[in-house]
Amino acid sequence: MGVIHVDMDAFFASIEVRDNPELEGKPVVVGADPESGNGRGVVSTCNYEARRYGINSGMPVSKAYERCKGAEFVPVDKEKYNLVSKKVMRYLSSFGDSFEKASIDEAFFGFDSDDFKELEDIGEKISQGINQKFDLSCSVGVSPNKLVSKIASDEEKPGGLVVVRPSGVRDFLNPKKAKVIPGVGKKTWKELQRIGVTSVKDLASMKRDKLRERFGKHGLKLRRRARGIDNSSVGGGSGKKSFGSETTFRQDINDFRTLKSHLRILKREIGSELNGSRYGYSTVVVKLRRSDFETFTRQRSLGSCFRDVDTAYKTGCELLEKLYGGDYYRLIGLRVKDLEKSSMSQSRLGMFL
Ligand code: TTP
Ligand code: MG
Repeated sequence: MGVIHVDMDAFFASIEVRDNPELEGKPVVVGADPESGNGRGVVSTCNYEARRYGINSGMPVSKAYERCKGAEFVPVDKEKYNLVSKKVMRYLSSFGDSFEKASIDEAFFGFDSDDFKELEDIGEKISQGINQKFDLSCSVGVSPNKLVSKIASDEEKPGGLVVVRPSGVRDFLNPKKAKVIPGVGKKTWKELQRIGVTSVKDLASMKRDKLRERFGKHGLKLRRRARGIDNSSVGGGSGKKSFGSETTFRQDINDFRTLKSHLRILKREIGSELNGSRYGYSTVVVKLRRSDFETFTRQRSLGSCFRDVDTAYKTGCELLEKLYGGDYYRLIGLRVKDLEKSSMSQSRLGMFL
Protein backbone atom coordinates (compact mmCIF):
# COMPACT_ATOMS: atom_id res chain seq x y z
CA MET A 1 0.00 0.00 0.00
CA GLY A 2 1.15 3.53 -0.75
CA VAL A 3 -0.03 6.94 0.33
CA ILE A 4 0.41 10.33 -1.31
CA HIS A 5 0.00 13.55 0.64
CA VAL A 6 -0.49 16.85 -1.18
CA ASP A 7 -0.26 20.22 0.56
CA MET A 8 -0.69 23.49 -1.32
CA ASP A 9 2.19 25.96 -1.02
CA ALA A 10 1.48 29.20 0.89
CA PHE A 11 -2.13 28.56 -0.05
CA PHE A 12 -4.02 31.81 0.74
CA ALA A 13 -1.04 33.97 -0.30
CA SER A 14 -0.52 32.07 -3.57
CA ILE A 15 -4.16 32.63 -4.52
CA GLU A 16 -3.82 36.36 -3.86
CA VAL A 17 -0.62 36.59 -5.93
CA ARG A 18 -2.20 34.60 -8.75
CA ASP A 19 -5.21 36.92 -8.81
CA ASN A 20 -3.23 40.19 -8.46
CA PRO A 21 -0.21 40.02 -10.78
CA GLU A 22 1.19 43.25 -9.31
CA LEU A 23 1.99 41.25 -6.15
CA GLU A 24 4.28 38.90 -8.09
CA GLY A 25 7.77 38.67 -6.56
CA LYS A 26 6.91 40.84 -3.56
CA PRO A 27 6.61 39.68 0.06
CA VAL A 28 2.86 39.15 0.62
CA VAL A 29 1.22 38.70 4.00
CA VAL A 30 -2.40 37.56 4.27
CA GLY A 31 -4.05 38.41 7.57
CA ALA A 32 -5.43 41.19 9.72
CA ASP A 33 -4.79 44.84 8.88
CA PRO A 34 -1.39 45.79 10.40
CA GLU A 35 -2.62 49.42 10.88
CA SER A 36 0.94 50.73 10.52
CA GLY A 37 2.15 48.50 13.33
CA ASN A 38 -0.83 48.93 15.67
CA GLY A 39 -3.00 46.09 14.32
CA ARG A 40 -4.04 43.47 16.86
CA GLY A 41 -4.78 40.50 14.62
CA VAL A 42 -2.56 37.71 13.33
CA VAL A 43 -0.96 36.53 10.10
CA SER A 44 -2.96 33.79 8.36
CA THR A 45 -0.12 32.93 6.04
CA CYS A 46 2.46 34.60 3.81
CA ASN A 47 4.31 33.74 0.63
CA TYR A 48 7.86 32.41 0.57
CA GLU A 49 9.30 35.87 -0.19
CA ALA A 50 7.81 37.12 3.11
CA ARG A 51 9.05 34.04 4.99
CA ARG A 52 12.61 35.19 4.23
CA TYR A 53 11.96 38.07 6.63
CA GLY A 54 11.01 35.64 9.39
CA ILE A 55 7.26 36.12 9.00
CA ASN A 56 5.00 33.10 9.50
CA SER A 57 1.45 31.90 10.24
CA GLY A 58 0.01 32.85 13.61
CA MET A 59 2.45 35.71 14.20
CA PRO A 60 0.89 39.03 15.33
CA VAL A 61 0.58 41.31 12.27
CA SER A 62 2.26 44.08 14.24
CA LYS A 63 5.37 41.90 14.45
CA ALA A 64 5.15 41.01 10.75
CA TYR A 65 4.95 44.72 9.97
CA GLU A 66 8.03 45.32 12.10
CA ARG A 67 9.93 42.60 10.23
CA CYS A 68 9.02 43.88 6.77
CA LYS A 69 7.29 47.25 6.50
CA GLY A 70 7.44 47.06 2.71
CA ALA A 71 5.42 43.83 2.53
CA GLU A 72 2.02 43.82 0.84
CA PHE A 73 -0.62 43.18 3.50
CA VAL A 74 -3.76 41.59 2.07
CA PRO A 75 -6.98 40.92 4.00
CA VAL A 76 -8.26 37.36 4.37
CA ASP A 77 -10.92 36.38 1.82
CA LYS A 78 -11.98 33.03 3.24
CA GLU A 79 -14.89 32.60 0.85
CA LYS A 80 -12.60 32.87 -2.13
CA TYR A 81 -10.09 30.38 -0.67
CA ASN A 82 -12.89 27.95 0.13
CA LEU A 83 -14.06 28.12 -3.44
CA VAL A 84 -10.55 27.47 -4.79
CA SER A 85 -10.13 24.67 -2.26
CA LYS A 86 -13.34 23.05 -3.40
CA LYS A 87 -12.22 23.10 -7.04
CA VAL A 88 -8.76 21.80 -6.19
CA MET A 89 -10.23 19.00 -4.07
CA ARG A 90 -12.68 18.05 -6.79
CA TYR A 91 -9.78 17.78 -9.22
CA LEU A 92 -7.61 15.85 -6.77
CA SER A 93 -10.32 13.39 -5.79
CA SER A 94 -9.99 11.67 -9.14
CA PHE A 95 -6.53 10.33 -8.25
CA GLY A 96 -6.01 7.37 -5.96
CA ASP A 97 -8.09 4.41 -4.86
CA SER A 98 -9.22 6.35 -1.81
CA PHE A 99 -9.20 10.04 -1.05
CA GLU A 100 -9.37 12.14 2.08
CA LYS A 101 -9.43 15.89 2.34
CA ALA A 102 -7.43 16.67 5.46
CA SER A 103 -7.80 20.46 5.60
CA ILE A 104 -8.55 23.39 3.35
CA ASP A 105 -5.30 22.86 1.43
CA GLU A 106 -4.23 19.26 1.91
CA ALA A 107 -5.36 15.79 0.98
CA PHE A 108 -4.30 12.16 1.19
CA PHE A 109 -4.60 9.51 -1.50
CA GLY A 110 -4.46 5.82 -0.75
CA PHE A 111 -3.21 3.33 -3.33
CA ASP A 112 -3.52 -0.40 -3.22
CA SER A 113 -0.29 -0.60 -5.23
CA ASP A 114 3.12 -0.32 -3.66
CA ASP A 115 4.96 0.29 -6.91
CA PHE A 116 6.79 3.39 -5.75
CA LYS A 117 8.00 4.36 -9.21
CA GLU A 118 4.39 4.44 -10.32
CA LEU A 119 3.41 6.43 -7.22
CA GLU A 120 6.21 8.92 -7.88
CA ASP A 121 4.87 9.43 -11.41
CA ILE A 122 1.37 10.01 -10.04
CA GLY A 123 2.79 12.54 -7.57
CA GLU A 124 4.53 14.33 -10.43
CA LYS A 125 1.31 14.34 -12.44
CA ILE A 126 -0.68 15.80 -9.56
CA SER A 127 1.89 18.52 -9.10
CA GLN A 128 1.86 19.44 -12.81
CA GLY A 129 -1.94 19.33 -12.86
CA ILE A 130 -2.17 21.81 -9.99
CA ASN A 131 0.27 24.11 -11.82
CA GLN A 132 -1.53 23.93 -15.14
CA LYS A 133 -5.15 23.88 -14.04
CA PHE A 134 -5.01 26.32 -11.16
CA ASP A 135 -1.79 28.29 -11.66
CA LEU A 136 -0.87 27.32 -8.08
CA SER A 137 1.80 25.07 -6.66
CA CYS A 138 1.79 22.22 -4.19
CA SER A 139 4.22 19.88 -2.48
CA VAL A 140 3.89 16.13 -2.57
CA GLY A 141 5.00 13.37 -0.23
CA VAL A 142 4.94 9.69 -1.21
CA SER A 143 5.49 6.87 1.28
CA PRO A 144 3.91 3.70 2.66
CA ASN A 145 1.62 5.60 5.07
CA LYS A 146 -0.10 8.87 5.98
CA LEU A 147 2.26 9.78 8.79
CA VAL A 148 5.42 9.63 6.70
CA SER A 149 3.85 11.13 3.58
CA LYS A 150 2.74 14.19 5.52
CA ILE A 151 6.23 14.75 6.87
CA ALA A 152 7.68 14.11 3.39
CA SER A 153 5.46 16.68 1.67
CA ASP A 154 6.78 19.32 4.06
CA GLU A 155 10.41 18.45 3.42
CA GLU A 156 11.09 20.40 0.22
CA LYS A 157 8.46 23.09 0.12
CA PRO A 158 7.59 24.86 -2.12
CA GLY A 159 7.13 22.67 -5.18
CA GLY A 160 8.69 19.58 -3.58
CA LEU A 161 8.20 15.93 -4.45
CA VAL A 162 9.73 13.61 -1.85
CA VAL A 163 9.46 9.85 -2.16
CA VAL A 164 10.24 7.63 0.83
CA ARG A 165 10.26 3.95 0.00
CA PRO A 166 9.39 1.42 2.73
CA SER A 167 13.04 0.49 3.20
CA GLY A 168 13.99 4.16 3.64
CA VAL A 169 11.41 5.19 6.24
CA ARG A 170 13.61 4.87 9.33
CA ASP A 171 16.58 6.66 7.71
CA PHE A 172 14.26 9.43 6.57
CA LEU A 173 12.74 10.01 10.02
CA ASN A 174 15.70 9.32 12.31
CA PRO A 175 17.68 12.58 11.99
CA LYS A 176 14.62 14.84 12.29
CA LYS A 177 13.65 16.64 15.50
CA ALA A 178 11.17 14.60 17.53
CA LYS A 179 8.70 17.47 17.33
CA VAL A 180 7.92 16.59 13.69
CA ILE A 181 6.00 13.58 15.00
CA PRO A 182 2.27 14.39 15.21
CA GLY A 183 1.23 14.30 18.86
CA VAL A 184 4.47 15.84 20.09
CA GLY A 185 3.05 19.21 21.09
CA LYS A 186 4.88 22.05 22.81
CA LYS A 187 4.56 20.49 26.25
CA THR A 188 5.68 17.01 25.23
CA TRP A 189 8.54 18.44 23.18
CA LYS A 190 9.80 20.36 26.20
CA GLU A 191 9.53 17.32 28.43
CA LEU A 192 11.27 15.11 25.86
CA GLN A 193 14.17 17.52 25.57
CA ARG A 194 14.44 17.62 29.34
CA ILE A 195 15.03 13.88 29.40
CA GLY A 196 17.54 14.06 26.57
CA VAL A 197 15.32 13.11 23.61
CA THR A 198 15.81 15.44 20.65
CA SER A 199 15.80 13.39 17.45
CA VAL A 200 13.16 10.99 16.15
CA LYS A 201 15.80 8.28 16.51
CA ASP A 202 16.13 9.08 20.23
CA LEU A 203 12.37 8.77 20.62
CA ALA A 204 12.18 5.56 18.58
CA SER A 205 14.85 3.90 20.67
CA MET A 206 13.56 4.91 24.09
CA LYS A 207 12.67 2.14 26.47
CA ARG A 208 8.95 1.44 26.34
CA ASP A 209 8.61 1.36 30.12
CA LYS A 210 10.24 4.71 30.53
CA LEU A 211 7.95 6.29 27.95
CA ARG A 212 4.86 4.73 29.46
CA GLU A 213 5.88 5.93 32.89
CA ARG A 214 6.22 9.53 31.74
CA PHE A 215 3.57 9.88 29.06
CA GLY A 216 1.26 6.91 29.56
CA LYS A 217 -0.24 5.23 26.51
CA HIS A 218 0.35 8.36 24.48
CA GLY A 219 4.09 7.83 24.91
CA LEU A 220 3.89 4.39 23.32
CA LYS A 221 1.89 5.81 20.44
CA LEU A 222 4.59 8.41 19.85
CA ARG A 223 7.26 5.72 19.89
CA ARG A 224 5.42 3.72 17.22
CA ARG A 225 5.11 6.83 15.10
CA ALA A 226 8.79 7.61 15.56
CA ARG A 227 9.42 4.16 14.07
CA GLY A 228 7.37 5.15 11.05
CA ILE A 229 4.44 2.93 11.96
CA ASP A 230 0.96 4.19 11.05
CA ASN A 231 -1.89 1.89 10.11
CA SER A 232 -4.62 4.51 9.74
CA SER A 233 -6.55 4.26 6.51
CA VAL A 234 -7.06 7.02 3.98
CA GLY A 235 -10.60 8.34 3.98
CA GLY A 236 -11.94 6.76 7.11
CA GLY A 237 -11.67 5.39 10.57
CA SER A 238 -9.59 7.43 12.89
CA GLY A 239 -10.05 10.64 10.88
CA LYS A 240 -12.66 13.42 11.17
CA LYS A 241 -15.27 13.60 13.87
CA SER A 242 -17.03 16.77 12.76
CA PHE A 243 -17.06 19.59 10.25
CA GLY A 244 -17.67 23.08 11.40
CA SER A 245 -16.78 26.69 11.18
CA GLU A 246 -17.27 29.83 13.20
CA THR A 247 -17.01 33.57 12.77
CA THR A 248 -16.07 36.28 15.22
CA PHE A 249 -17.82 39.48 14.19
CA ARG A 250 -15.94 42.74 13.74
CA GLN A 251 -18.67 44.32 15.85
CA ASP A 252 -21.06 42.55 18.18
CA ILE A 253 -24.43 41.75 16.61
CA ASN A 254 -27.88 41.57 18.21
CA ASP A 255 -30.06 41.50 15.11
CA PHE A 256 -31.47 38.01 14.50
CA ARG A 257 -31.56 38.31 10.72
CA THR A 258 -27.94 39.38 10.59
CA LEU A 259 -26.99 36.41 12.74
CA LYS A 260 -28.89 34.18 10.35
CA SER A 261 -27.04 35.61 7.38
CA HIS A 262 -23.76 34.65 9.05
CA LEU A 263 -25.11 31.16 9.49
CA ARG A 264 -25.63 31.09 5.73
CA ILE A 265 -21.95 31.89 5.12
CA LEU A 266 -20.93 29.12 7.53
CA LYS A 267 -23.23 26.76 5.67
CA ARG A 268 -21.27 27.35 2.48
CA GLU A 269 -17.98 26.63 4.25
CA ILE A 270 -19.27 23.39 5.73
CA GLY A 271 -20.78 22.46 2.39
CA SER A 272 -17.41 22.65 0.71
CA GLU A 273 -15.84 20.52 3.46
CA LEU A 274 -18.60 17.93 3.30
CA ASN A 275 -18.30 17.80 -0.44
CA GLY A 276 -14.60 17.05 -0.34
CA SER A 277 -14.98 14.37 2.31
CA ARG A 278 -17.44 11.56 1.50
CA TYR A 279 -19.05 11.90 4.93
CA GLY A 280 -22.63 12.35 6.01
CA TYR A 281 -23.70 13.65 9.44
CA SER A 282 -26.55 13.04 11.85
CA THR A 283 -26.18 15.87 14.41
CA VAL A 284 -26.15 19.65 13.99
CA VAL A 285 -24.73 22.07 16.56
CA VAL A 286 -25.07 25.85 16.78
CA LYS A 287 -22.93 28.00 19.05
CA LEU A 288 -23.42 31.61 20.09
CA ARG A 289 -20.94 33.59 22.15
CA ARG A 290 -22.36 36.61 23.92
CA SER A 291 -20.50 39.93 24.26
CA ASP A 292 -19.52 38.96 27.80
CA PHE A 293 -17.96 35.77 26.35
CA GLU A 294 -20.56 33.48 27.86
CA THR A 295 -21.03 30.75 25.26
CA PHE A 296 -24.20 28.80 24.49
CA THR A 297 -24.57 25.73 22.32
CA ARG A 298 -27.57 23.77 21.24
CA GLN A 299 -27.63 20.61 19.18
CA ARG A 300 -30.13 18.33 17.54
CA SER A 301 -29.77 14.72 16.59
CA LEU A 302 -31.51 14.08 13.28
CA GLY A 303 -31.98 10.36 13.73
CA SER A 304 -30.46 9.48 10.36
CA CYS A 305 -27.53 10.39 8.19
CA PHE A 306 -27.73 13.45 5.91
CA ARG A 307 -25.29 14.54 3.26
CA ASP A 308 -26.82 17.78 2.08
CA VAL A 309 -25.76 20.96 3.73
CA ASP A 310 -29.26 22.50 3.45
CA THR A 311 -30.54 20.22 6.21
CA ALA A 312 -27.70 21.42 8.42
CA TYR A 313 -28.57 25.02 7.64
CA LYS A 314 -32.32 24.63 8.21
CA THR A 315 -31.76 22.80 11.49
CA GLY A 316 -29.16 25.41 12.40
CA CYS A 317 -31.70 28.21 11.89
CA GLU A 318 -34.20 26.49 14.18
CA LEU A 319 -31.54 25.98 16.84
CA LEU A 320 -30.48 29.60 16.49
CA GLU A 321 -34.05 30.73 17.13
CA LYS A 322 -34.02 28.74 20.37
CA LEU A 323 -30.64 30.06 21.44
CA TYR A 324 -31.21 33.69 20.55
CA GLY A 325 -32.01 35.79 23.58
CA GLY A 326 -31.94 39.30 22.11
CA ASP A 327 -28.45 39.97 23.46
CA TYR A 328 -25.37 41.21 21.63
CA TYR A 329 -23.20 38.37 20.34
CA ARG A 330 -19.57 38.26 19.25
CA LEU A 331 -19.39 34.85 17.60
CA ILE A 332 -21.55 32.32 15.81
CA GLY A 333 -20.63 28.74 14.94
CA LEU A 334 -22.20 25.90 12.99
CA ARG A 335 -21.02 22.31 13.16
CA VAL A 336 -22.17 18.93 11.92
CA LYS A 337 -21.05 15.79 13.75
CA ASP A 338 -21.61 12.08 14.24
CA LEU A 339 -20.10 11.60 10.83
CA GLU A 340 -20.56 8.47 8.85
CA LYS A 341 -18.84 7.54 5.66
CA SER A 342 -21.27 8.11 2.84
CA SER A 343 -21.40 5.93 -0.23
CA MET A 344 -22.57 8.77 -2.42
CA SER A 345 -19.99 9.82 -5.01
CA GLN A 346 -18.27 13.19 -4.97
CA SER A 347 -20.13 14.45 -8.00
CA ARG A 348 -23.57 13.49 -6.62
CA LEU A 349 -22.72 15.25 -3.39
CA GLY A 350 -21.75 18.30 -5.38
CA MET A 351 -25.29 18.54 -6.71
CA PHE A 352 -26.56 19.38 -3.26
CA LEU A 353 -24.29 22.37 -2.74
P1 TTP B 1 -0.68 25.55 5.72
O1 TTP B 1 -0.69 24.47 4.70
O2 TTP B 1 -0.19 25.21 7.09
O3 TTP B 1 0.22 26.77 5.22
P2 TTP B 1 0.43 27.35 3.77
O4 TTP B 1 -0.30 26.56 2.74
O5 TTP B 1 0.08 28.81 3.80
O6 TTP B 1 1.99 27.25 3.57
P3 TTP B 1 2.87 25.95 3.31
O7 TTP B 1 3.52 26.18 1.99
O8 TTP B 1 3.85 25.91 4.44
O9 TTP B 1 1.93 24.78 3.30
O10 TTP B 1 -2.12 26.16 5.89
C1 TTP B 1 -3.03 26.30 4.80
C2 TTP B 1 -3.79 27.61 4.90
O11 TTP B 1 -4.49 27.67 6.13
C3 TTP B 1 -2.89 28.83 4.86
O12 TTP B 1 -2.61 29.26 3.54
C4 TTP B 1 -3.67 29.83 5.65
C5 TTP B 1 -4.49 29.02 6.63
N1 TTP B 1 -3.88 29.11 7.98
C6 TTP B 1 -4.34 30.08 8.84
O13 TTP B 1 -5.27 30.85 8.52
N2 TTP B 1 -3.75 30.20 10.08
C7 TTP B 1 -2.72 29.39 10.48
O14 TTP B 1 -2.20 29.53 11.61
C8 TTP B 1 -2.24 28.38 9.56
C9 TTP B 1 -1.09 27.48 9.95
C10 TTP B 1 -2.85 28.29 8.32
MG1 MG C 1 -0.13 24.47 2.71
